Amino acid sequence: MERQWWQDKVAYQVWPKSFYDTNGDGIGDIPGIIEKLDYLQQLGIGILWLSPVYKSPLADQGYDIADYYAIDPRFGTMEDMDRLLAEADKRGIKVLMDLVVNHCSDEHPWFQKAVADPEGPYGQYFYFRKGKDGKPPCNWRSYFGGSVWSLVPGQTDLYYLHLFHKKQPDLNWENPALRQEIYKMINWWLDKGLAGFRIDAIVNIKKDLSFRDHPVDRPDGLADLHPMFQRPEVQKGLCDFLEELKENTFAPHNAFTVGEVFDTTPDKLAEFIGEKGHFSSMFDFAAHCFGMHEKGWCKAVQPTPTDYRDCCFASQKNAAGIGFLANIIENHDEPRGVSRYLPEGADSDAAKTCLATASLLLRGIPFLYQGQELGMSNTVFPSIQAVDDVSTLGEYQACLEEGMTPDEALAVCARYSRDNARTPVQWTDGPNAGFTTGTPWMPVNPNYTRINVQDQQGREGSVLEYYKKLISLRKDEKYKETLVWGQWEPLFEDQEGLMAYRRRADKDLLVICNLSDSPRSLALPGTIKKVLLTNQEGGPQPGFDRYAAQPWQAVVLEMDA
Ligand code: TEU
Ligand code: CA
Repeated sequence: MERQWWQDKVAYQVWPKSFYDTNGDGIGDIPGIIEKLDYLQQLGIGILWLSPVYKSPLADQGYDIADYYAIDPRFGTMEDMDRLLAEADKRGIKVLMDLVVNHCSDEHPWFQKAVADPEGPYGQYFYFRKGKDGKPPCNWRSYFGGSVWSLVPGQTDLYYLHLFHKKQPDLNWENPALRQEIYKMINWWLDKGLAGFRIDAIVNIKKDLSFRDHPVDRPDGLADLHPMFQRPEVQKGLCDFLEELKENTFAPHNAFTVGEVFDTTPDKLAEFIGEKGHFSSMFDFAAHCFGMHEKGWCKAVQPTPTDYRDCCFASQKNAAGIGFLANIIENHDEPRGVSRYLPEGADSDAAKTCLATASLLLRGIPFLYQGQELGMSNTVFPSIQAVDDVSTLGEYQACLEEGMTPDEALAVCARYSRDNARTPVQWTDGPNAGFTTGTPWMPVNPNYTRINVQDQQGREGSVLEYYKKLISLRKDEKYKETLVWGQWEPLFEDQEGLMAYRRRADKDLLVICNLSDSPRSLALPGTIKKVLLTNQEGGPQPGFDRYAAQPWQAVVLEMDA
């Protein structure tokens, strides 16, 4: 496989609204990101992904775009964006923006023109359909709950399609004029100096145009929309759209693209991220999908560390010889990884750094999410009124419909809510965790007095300092051939709670992470030459071929050739 400029980098996702506020309005902004570039550089970050900062009513926190060519004033100006690109470049950091083109905002001029004249050209930018017997055209449930159809304002029997929120009308990719508008916009940004994009919800752009009903599967009388993605004509159509997109935009710019791809099968991996794939990379969501249930969060099952390992390993096996996955433990749509994958109560710094090691040295490109490097964990929800996120509100409703009490429903939502990832980054132990001098748009996690950058920066043994070591090991000239491009092989798969693997190229390295609270005595495949990294005192010794792994211990070992 040909080597690419992005493969030896570590990426970091900024969710701007909660990153750092510079003007005291309680909302993180682009100048705030610029101020923290040195912090990111010291962490070892080579790629920065910004969640949307485009002009938006923020109904879905920026994933509802009203102008693709403008920065929302709450985040800053286009000059700020240009300055961010220039300042990042000075520090060797490439910038990705979020590409949200399955849908736009109902406040986008395209939609407003379509509403004003449904028969006109902009009506063709969306999916406008007549109702069926006084009801919406089909019974699909949107991702955030409720029907995927809403009445076009001012109409009594004409609906528009929205797979997400009703303020996010789906764009009609069948229309070549719409596709050209999208390509023009992407090229405009790439010409400005973006290195590429994270591509939002992209598998949704191809619809089953028959809009047929699916079997009703919940008390709301609606049906899961997913079966449409399995239809061969939908899969073929998606592939055609993605190829045309790539040829007209990313390929000529040699841009890096990472797709948000759910609902695909292992046999499709080469088509998505192989040498000639639609994207450079795609996120590995195997662990995030684990235990999810068709009824929603109310029936979801929590993964154990062993489940987490098995999911990651299955993905590693699939991707071997095909391409680079983007490995994550969390993002802005997920609860905090340390709260999700570590057993209840086991959120010591050792456990957090153990999980970090297990994830970051897998084959693929690691994507960190803001605050992950501090060990930030889930927040507390005093009531459902304290919830901001639209998807959580839909899931709460589904919990009640399944018969849960309000308290039970709140407990479930607290576990999975996207708001867990969206509390402000904890910079200091001062007021509002140093995120803002004003009132933060969302309350800070009360644990900020304990978990914050100020405390961890420069403190030997902190989660942050460990992340720095881990990232610099992956980038170390001596080991990068092996850790970036080397083979990956699982080890000790029969042992519960142990996530261990071997990376091999010019060096032979073992990564052993004991994600459990009991010690393990391990017979190693060879003799230890050098201990490259450990998250705890006391551990393996050079010259030995056995190692007693302590609870929550992570080690990286170089073995004798
Ligand atoms: O998320 C999409 C998403 O998480 C899923 O709904 C996915 O498309 C689906 O499971 C496919 O089966 C992205 C963003 O990350 C999220 O923040 C936005 O709310 C959403 O798209 C809408 O733009
Ligand atoms: Ca601000």
